[in-house]
Amino acid sequence: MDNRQNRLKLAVQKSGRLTDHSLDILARCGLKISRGKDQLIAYGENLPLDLLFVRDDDIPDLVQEDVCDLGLVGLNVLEERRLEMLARGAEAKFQILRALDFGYCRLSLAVPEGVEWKGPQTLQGKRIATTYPAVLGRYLAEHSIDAEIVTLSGAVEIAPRLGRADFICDLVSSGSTLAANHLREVETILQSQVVLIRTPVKLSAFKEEWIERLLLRIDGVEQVKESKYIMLHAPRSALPRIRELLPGSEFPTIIPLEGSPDKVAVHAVCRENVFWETLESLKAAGASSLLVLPVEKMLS
Ligand code: PRT
Ligand code: ZN
Repeated sequence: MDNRQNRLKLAVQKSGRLTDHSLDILARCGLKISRGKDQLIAYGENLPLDLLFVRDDDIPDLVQEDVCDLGLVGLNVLEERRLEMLARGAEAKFQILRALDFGYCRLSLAVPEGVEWKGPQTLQGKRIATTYPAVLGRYLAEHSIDAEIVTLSGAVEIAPRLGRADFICDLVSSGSTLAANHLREVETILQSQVVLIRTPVKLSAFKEEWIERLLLRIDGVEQVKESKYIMLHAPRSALPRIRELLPGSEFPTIIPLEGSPDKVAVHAVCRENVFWETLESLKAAGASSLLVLPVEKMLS
């Protein structure tokens, strides 16, 4: 069953901001890979899943053209590709399966320091440098703005200083690149994070089943990130207050304590981080012997 045709192929960024996180989440889903440096493909040793290392910009097409079954890529790249195809009368075929908790950034408009921003109409008749002409083009069309899009392949932030553009539209995460280049972020036109996409093609039952299993594992990995297992002792009378205080836990387990009929042990999975303040409030409500443990895996 486990021959090459029956192995899922997942495209990940070869080397860049998304690479470590992508490999990390797959490792936490149980994937062990053998990968030599600069290799294009890494074979999964214990799952029927192989990785193809490519430039992030190539991932949408590799997946929609069914060269790869799955891909991990930023929404920014995906949306640019989708709109680019739409402008040529074609419909993008990749399907988004999950949004993942990494690669957060935003595509924003920025103006040189000292330039006044009076809303989108400030862009009228101006030149805007970007690597995302399709997403920017949609924004301009939505606001009925006629402006010139200067498409660059990188170093967008220096375009105003070089006199190539009046404004820029670029990815931002911390904002320090903008600040270092004396630019001010004025409006976000797209929020982005990494998504898992799949081919539009119906795959073999074996592959489809493995996609489902991978999704369950990804959901588990995402759930446990903030989750904690909390154990404490408490008088029965304090239980209503303690349940209120346990962050994001639905059904705590209540266990009688041998030899002390008025006291119980409470065990709960909290789907939010448990802070010192919460522990102090629980203690003030009558809890004792408090213990907080990390959760490694979870399957609902
Ligand atoms: O070679 P390849 O084409 O694969 O890589 P790449 O150079 O196109 O992409 P890469 O590795 O830089 O980014 C990959 C993806 O990471 C992007 O497509 C986004 O989905 C996501 N991402 C998250 C970011 C950022 N955060 C980000 N900050 N991509 C780029 N940036 C840039 C930003 O434009 C700025 O110039 O990083 C710089 C630092 O940002 P600040 O705001 O923190 O200063
Ligand atoms: Zn790229």
